[in-house]
Amino acid sequence: MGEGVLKRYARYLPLTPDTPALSIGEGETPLVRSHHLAGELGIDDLYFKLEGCNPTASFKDRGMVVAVAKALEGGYTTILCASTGNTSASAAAYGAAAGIETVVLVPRGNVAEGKLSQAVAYGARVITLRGNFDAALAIARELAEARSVCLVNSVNPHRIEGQKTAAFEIVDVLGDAPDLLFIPVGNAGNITAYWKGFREYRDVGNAARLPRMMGFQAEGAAPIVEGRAIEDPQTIASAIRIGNPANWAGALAARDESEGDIGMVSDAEILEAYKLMARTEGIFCEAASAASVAGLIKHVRGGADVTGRTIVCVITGNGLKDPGLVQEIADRAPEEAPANVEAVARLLGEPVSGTSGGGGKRS
Ligand code: AN7
Repeated sequence: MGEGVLKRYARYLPLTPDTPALSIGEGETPLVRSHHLAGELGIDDLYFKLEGCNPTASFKDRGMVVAVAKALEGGYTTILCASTGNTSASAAAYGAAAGIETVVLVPRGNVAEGKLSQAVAYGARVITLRGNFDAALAIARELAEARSVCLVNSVNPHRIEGQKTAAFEIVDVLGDAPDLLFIPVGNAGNITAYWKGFREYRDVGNAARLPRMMGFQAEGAAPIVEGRAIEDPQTIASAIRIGNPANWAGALAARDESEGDIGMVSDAEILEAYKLMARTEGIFCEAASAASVAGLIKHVRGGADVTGRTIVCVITGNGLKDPGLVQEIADRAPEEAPANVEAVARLLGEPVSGTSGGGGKRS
């Protein structure tokens, strides 16, 4: 346990004897069975892949560890990325562990507080741009071409290589690929990587089948669904507020080769799934992550037959990244009381005296 992606999946990764053995404990994330949603939707086997359990609390760590190890091997002393937040947190962490400088370009006003705090804590140089993610990525790509900094966005193929290990883990646990994989889509690196991972595992005989890849974008930021770049993408799920995905072609290939689909869900549907995951599964995820669950709900409500199917939803990041968003689903404010038992008991509507208890227990 905790050996990391490079060691665990070495033979499937582009490593050489000179690649440093970098890890801060990424990978081996839980695949947990649904407690409630499965029953509600009539699904026999529904699992959540909890990528928020990675060291920086998002899926990005798997690809980042490979990208940064290869950057070290290549002699780079600076890594650079554009980010809606999670990539920057991950780059900053692995940059710190590797002992190199990290520069992150983030869109002003649209990065969740927790993610920015991480980049700052890990000591990255944070540059806030008066523009959106797509503009930031264009600048990062141009900078990396002209200077000796290593670009660690998912246009860097090493990111995809490391990221594909999440698909390996699902097969390792289930014994085969699921029938359907639901996954949020922003810059489309993740869906591209999962598809590569499933295919590679099938090709070496570790899986007998391939899943249908079901990607979901947010309605106001759905360039792949609409078939055109979106100039000014808008969604409450800031992580996937992306109008011109770098791995667009990879997403189309995953969709078409797997006979899957790339659809879109509204902010209201995303928030419904975000709330439902917390309230009925005990899983506090990011709004962007909830897009995969919203996509599943939409798929089933739309009449798809899911009986006998094994389904995995990829939960890409932890809800703690964006504590402010909880306001959107809060229907009970924290209450305050004096620090004595009578006052608290009164608040709970329980008799003040007597120790028979039982108020909070099932009889
Ligand atoms: C929680 O951090 O693009 O389709 O710069 O943070 O692989 O881009 C984040 C994307 C889904 C979409 N869920 O994945 C970034 C960034 C969460 C995310 C996505 C992101 P891709």
